[in-house]
Amino acid sequence: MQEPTPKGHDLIVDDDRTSITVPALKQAILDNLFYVVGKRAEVATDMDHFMALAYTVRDRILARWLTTKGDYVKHHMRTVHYLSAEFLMGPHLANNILNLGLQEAVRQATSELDLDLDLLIKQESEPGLGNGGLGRLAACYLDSLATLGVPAMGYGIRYEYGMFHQTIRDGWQVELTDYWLRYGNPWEIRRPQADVEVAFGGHTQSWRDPFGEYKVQWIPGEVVKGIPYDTPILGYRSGVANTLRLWRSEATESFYFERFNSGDYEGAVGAKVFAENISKVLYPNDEEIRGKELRLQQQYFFTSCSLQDMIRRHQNAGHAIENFHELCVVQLNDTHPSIGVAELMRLLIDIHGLGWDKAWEITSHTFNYTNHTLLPEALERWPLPMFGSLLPRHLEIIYEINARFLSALRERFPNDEDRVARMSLIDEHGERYVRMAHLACVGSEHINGVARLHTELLKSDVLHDFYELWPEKFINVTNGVTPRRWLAVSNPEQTELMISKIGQDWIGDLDRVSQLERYAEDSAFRADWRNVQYAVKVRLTQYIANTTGIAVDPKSMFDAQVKRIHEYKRQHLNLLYILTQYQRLKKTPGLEIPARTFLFGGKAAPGYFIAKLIIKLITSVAEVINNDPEVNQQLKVVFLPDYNVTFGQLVYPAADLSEQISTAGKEASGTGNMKFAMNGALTIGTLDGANIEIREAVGHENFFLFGLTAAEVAAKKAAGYHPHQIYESNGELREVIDSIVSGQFSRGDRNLFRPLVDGLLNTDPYLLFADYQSYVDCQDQVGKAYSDQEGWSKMSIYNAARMGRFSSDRSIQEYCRNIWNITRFGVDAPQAPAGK
Ligand code: GPV
Repeated sequence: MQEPTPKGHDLIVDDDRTSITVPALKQAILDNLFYVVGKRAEVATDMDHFMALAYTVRDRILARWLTTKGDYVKHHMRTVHYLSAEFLMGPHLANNILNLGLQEAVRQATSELDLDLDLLIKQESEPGLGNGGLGRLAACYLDSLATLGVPAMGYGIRYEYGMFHQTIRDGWQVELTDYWLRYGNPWEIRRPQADVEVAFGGHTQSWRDPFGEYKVQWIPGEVVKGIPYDTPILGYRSGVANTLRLWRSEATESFYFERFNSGDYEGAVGAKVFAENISKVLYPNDEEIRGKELRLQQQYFFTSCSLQDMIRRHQNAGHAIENFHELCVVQLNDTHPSIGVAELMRLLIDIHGLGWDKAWEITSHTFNYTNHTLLPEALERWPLPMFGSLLPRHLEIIYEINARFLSALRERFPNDEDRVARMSLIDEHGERYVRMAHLACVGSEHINGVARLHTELLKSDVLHDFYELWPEKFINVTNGVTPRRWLAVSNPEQTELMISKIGQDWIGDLDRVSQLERYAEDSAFRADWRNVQYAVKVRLTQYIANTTGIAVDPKSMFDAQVKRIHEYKRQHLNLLYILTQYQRLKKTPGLEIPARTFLFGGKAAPGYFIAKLIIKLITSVAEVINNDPEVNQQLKVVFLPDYNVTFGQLVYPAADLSEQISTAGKEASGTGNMKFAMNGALTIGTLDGANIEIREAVGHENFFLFGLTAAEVAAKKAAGYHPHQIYESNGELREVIDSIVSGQFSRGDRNLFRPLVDGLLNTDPYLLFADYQSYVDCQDQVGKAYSDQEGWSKMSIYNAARMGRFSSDRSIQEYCRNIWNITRFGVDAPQAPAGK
């Protein structure tokens, strides 16, 4: 081992921890295996080797990380703080290797050590610290922020147990806990010296100080400690590494020992349990609030930790509290961290001694709010008594914000008490609630939706009153996804083919992928494109065989719907088409249709009965169809258990068809739709969320459109919707529904699927029946189009070539320009080494 040779302030030290030559990487892996993992090579497991490699990669990130941090401070750079209750990062190793430009060197080094790199990559358990799209968007945005060199930090919760693992037993979803930290986490660094305290409960006291100023003190009932765990987020070849700072809750020694020493052992243990519970587990409900107190504790915990941390770092860098909003900007990822508006007011007034007006000026210029849903049940509200007993001081502050807000509102709209009641931060219809979306709107400088249609519907509907009051606050930023993880890492076969034609600049600048367009008309390229697609499908086929035992044919069309199971996403509409085809094949054996494999993946919230029943119906239909020799050469149905980021990396590249079939006006954006299309899948979809913009980008002729528009959905509902009439008048639909009710898929049990079917026949709130015929016709068109392989390949290439706009780099540039007012990117960062 050679001695490290520090070179003054330059943190790049060319020693065995930073060198990227193959011999140095080999030596470093062995070194980390011995000194960090504590194993000899002869007895090391795959997991040990994964750890040794991960530390080797981390070592090569550290200089960039510390330099980046130092630069932001040194240059007083305005910094984005992305607050999110969820970060669905996915495994780090392969992505970090790509972003460092070390793919070839690491492959060489591991192979010279007789290690299988792909096997080591598979050892990493993914940090499943999110439910779905919202958490994954946060992860894509961190990737783009670092790639573009934007000074930024992610703040969230270090859940000890992430998203549950899903297994299927007897066709039903069963949840298993996700202890993702079991083997340790090589990427994070615990920073106990940067801990903060967070209070809960108790009461407030007020008095006048000697100058007659009104002062308030919060006497809490509990105090817990937040300990930050930092993970470097490396940009793609940008030389920048930003920080994801996740908070873990722990008991404070003083609170614990006070009770312990006074003989209150139960109280002492109780305090410890209270504290440690907060960051224990991720709530697995997607787009639904359940008003649970622990959830509010989690939200307040990480938001308070993060704001205190921001203030401390701001002041440590020598800045005055009065300038806070000039250097710090906060993005609220939905309303989950929106308590931050009241918390920043509290910190500025009670702790830092500012007056109300100055504190409000700072606060209202710090926050911005991204809304991610139009579903009314997903708009967070907290019962007032619970809120007041957990956060008594914040409730007072919210009352004061509300009083000032409502009086300004009355001035602007005199004699309009209906409007005042609608917009109040407190819902007073019956049981009283704090409306978190209203707090976010009032406290934010900008409010944005996540696709054009979604933002328009926010303005015209969900947040219409706020739009009338403050039209200038509203802005659209259509979502994007990172082409690094979702193309370069997950689809190396397609990536290599693309690089052979158009080079590799598109990985860091996806607009350049349009150079691929001209190859759509090149039949030799189309053949290569199909060969690559086939190879990727073979990969997934093997995985399906290993995990489910189902043999699927990689020559069949892979038709995929992977996303959370939700009625509005309409996995059951997909099923209605499958059953329609099944009935047709049973009636007309030998009917000419191209072979199709229907792939489903996704988790249901544990308490969402109908979603779980949809899973049961998928698996039940799969069992019947897959075992019916009359049809199973043409139809296969597979439910892939435990869908997650790692699994997504396998599915998106292999799909021929992407199902984006939500009821128009319900899916805020969708992001899986983008991942599929980038990988060359064609979309069958409604005019919902970002589908609309994807269709415009790829060309109407390269997209399979069906269904009612959002306006037609609203009109139909207003006019009185009668699904039963559609059932009566549509023969194929009736046969399909009857077959479900008959017990054909439930071993004769006529009641099993009754709740699902009755819901459709009686109310059908997501209009499956209204869209059924249009969907079936469109699917038949898809089948025809697939039979023309040359035509299909053309459409596929046009899709991949026209997705530049849906890179999260573009989204982040829009946030920087239109919301964050950030113009200076990545100063002085050390350049990443060249290489593939
Ligand atoms: I609110 N979304 C989510 O995954 N979980 C939530 O709790 C909420 C929203 C999703 C939306 O459903 C998607 O349409 C959207 O693409 C995604 O957030 C990211 O914006």
